Amino acid sequence: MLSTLAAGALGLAAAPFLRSGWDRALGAVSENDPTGLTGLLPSTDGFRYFSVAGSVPRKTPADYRLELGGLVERPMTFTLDELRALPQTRVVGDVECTDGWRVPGTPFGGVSLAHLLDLAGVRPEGKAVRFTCFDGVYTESLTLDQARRSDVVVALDLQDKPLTHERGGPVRLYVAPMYFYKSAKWLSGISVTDQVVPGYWEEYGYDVDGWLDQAA
Ligand SMILES: Nc1nc2c(c(=O)[nH]1)N[C@H]1C(S)=C(S)[C@@H](COP(=O)(O)O)O[C@H]1N2
Ligand SMILES: [Mo]
Repeated sequence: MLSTLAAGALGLAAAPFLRSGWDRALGAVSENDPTGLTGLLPSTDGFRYFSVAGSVPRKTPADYRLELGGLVERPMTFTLDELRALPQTRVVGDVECTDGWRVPGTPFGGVSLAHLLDLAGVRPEGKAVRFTCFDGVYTESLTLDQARRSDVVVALDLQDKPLTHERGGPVRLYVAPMYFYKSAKWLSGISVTDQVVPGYWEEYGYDVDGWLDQAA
């Protein structure tokens, strides 16, 4: 209902410049909406905005950093340029979360998480990976085996364009074979741990092994 009214009123289909204005407006409203209700409004890329944090600082290419540490031989810090300079991979998967919303066949581009882990060198005690975010709240986790899958990417691009702030940019995780809650937005830390530390939603009962398809 909301979406029909809003899209109709603004004539979105005919006016691409209005679309980006709409996306910006939506992002601004979403950031001040702790209820997550703006997630019900339409965005032009098919996504809905989710954030458990009321407001999230913006990171520019100049001030963004990704820390990679914990049980590794060589703790590392990456700038956005350094991440772009590493071998890039493109993973196309269905985006789907637990409430049923879906964006099928979505390309994410960036650096394979396995490659980053290899650069830092996982120590033998390392069994899992914990992700932290510069919203200061959200966390996620994967086992080391899951983290090493080729369809798990530290994403810089969505639909072949740099990730926007609303979509979790400049860097988010994309775990293609799992529910989208695994794909931490505003990624700022990757830490190798000796066991799985359940993430934000997992503390509320979401499955740590959030496979989309139980056969995966
Ligand atoms: N930092 C952070 N990452 C997050 C979330 C969040 O609230 N904060 N929500 C998760 C959930 S439940 C979903 S469905 C997706 C939503 O991503 P989107 O806002 O780009 O659609 O991000 C996931 N990653
Ligand atoms: Mo979600």
